[in-house]
Amino acid sequence: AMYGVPLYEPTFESIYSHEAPMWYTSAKYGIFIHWGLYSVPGWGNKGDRESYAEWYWWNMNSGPDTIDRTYQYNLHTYGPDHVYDDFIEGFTADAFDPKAWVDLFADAGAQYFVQVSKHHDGYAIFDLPDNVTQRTSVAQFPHMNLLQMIFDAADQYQPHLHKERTRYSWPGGNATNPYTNETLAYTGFVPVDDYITDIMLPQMNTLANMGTEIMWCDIGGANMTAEFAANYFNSQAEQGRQVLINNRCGLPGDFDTPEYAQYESVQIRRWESSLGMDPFSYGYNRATPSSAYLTTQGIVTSLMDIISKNGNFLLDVGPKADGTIIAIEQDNLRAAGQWITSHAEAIYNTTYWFITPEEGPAIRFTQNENAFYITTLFPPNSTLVLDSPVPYVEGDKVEVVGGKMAGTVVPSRMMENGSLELTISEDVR
Ligand code: FUL
Repeated sequence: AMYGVPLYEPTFESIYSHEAPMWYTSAKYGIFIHWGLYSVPGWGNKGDRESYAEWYWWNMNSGPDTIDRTYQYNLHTYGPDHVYDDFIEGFTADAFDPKAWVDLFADAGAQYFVQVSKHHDGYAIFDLPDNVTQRTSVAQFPHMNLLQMIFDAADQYQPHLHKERTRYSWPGGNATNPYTNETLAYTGFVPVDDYITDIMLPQMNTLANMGTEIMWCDIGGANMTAEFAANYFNSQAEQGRQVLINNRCGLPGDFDTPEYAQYESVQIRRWESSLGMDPFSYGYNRATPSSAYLTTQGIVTSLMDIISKNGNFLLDVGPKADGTIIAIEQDNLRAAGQWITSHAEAIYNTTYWFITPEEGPAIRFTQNENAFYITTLFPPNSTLVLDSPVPYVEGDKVEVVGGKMAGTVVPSRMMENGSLELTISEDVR
């Protein structure tokens, strides 16, 4: 039964008027999780640097002459008869603890998560009708509806976490053994007449019905119809959920999705920057030394930089095939989470200040209706001078946010040239 007037019409004009809801713009920080069949080999390298390990399927099949070394790696590690789907039985999830995952995300200070539900290799980690595909973690290893388990754990243990879920592309009907050129059917592949109606829409509708709050599309999403989007927005609203779509669904969407990239200055259009804790990969990559992972300081400075420019930060972890999240990722997420939660008021529910500061010591601004926040990304000198105009009126009180010195008043004055000078004593720094 309908208890209200649906807001969106199945026209592009109507869909284009949709924008990111307040929960999303307030949340600021989410955890992205690339976990799938690609986590089994978990390897990507271009020689001079690591590469996206979640592309293993593509890279191992692209022949010996490519810059990516996965073809050679696969040959030497697993032998000439080995094809991608031979990894299926290694997807064990035997140490998978969904409660531990969502507790970690909460400790990290994240307000939502984005679990990749199907990547380019086509192997879905949720349940689908047999006539759509049996290339899933339910029909095959590890015989679990992993996505549902993560959602259930979030609902039960960390209900404040919003659930952004993803849907990815499908590779087609056949694979080739890269060493013999023999054509092989993908395990569990069901031939269909029409990719959009027979595979993509049933998959997207399944994700919508599971309570997806963001349809985070990627390649293959070029065909989202106005009808699907209107129905998604309206039907979820009827269940009390205000949902959104990214810009990779074949529509402009509600936010942009730069990868491993941050903007120089404030962007008025909503954006979400994603970044692996691994310097070059979203999926688990055993070629990466632990010293290369994003540090606690790196997490915090990225977050403050991005949110000060009107973005959200989507920080990615790449669990191993058994479901464990490696120690360096856990440790750095938790340590950053301590800083983030103790500075919560300068982060969540804030908005941007439209001048990007040019000060030498890196400074970022956020604000809400009660306060204007100045974050220094590095320990400041004893005198901090802000040349960028900020909404400061002579006599305003500048206080330390968070930590042991929270509430300490920092002496401040407007200088004759209009710069704001703050005196930062040793104990506050
Ligand atoms: C890209 C994908 O190709 C990458 O593997 C990763 O999932 C990234 C977030 O989106 O388009």
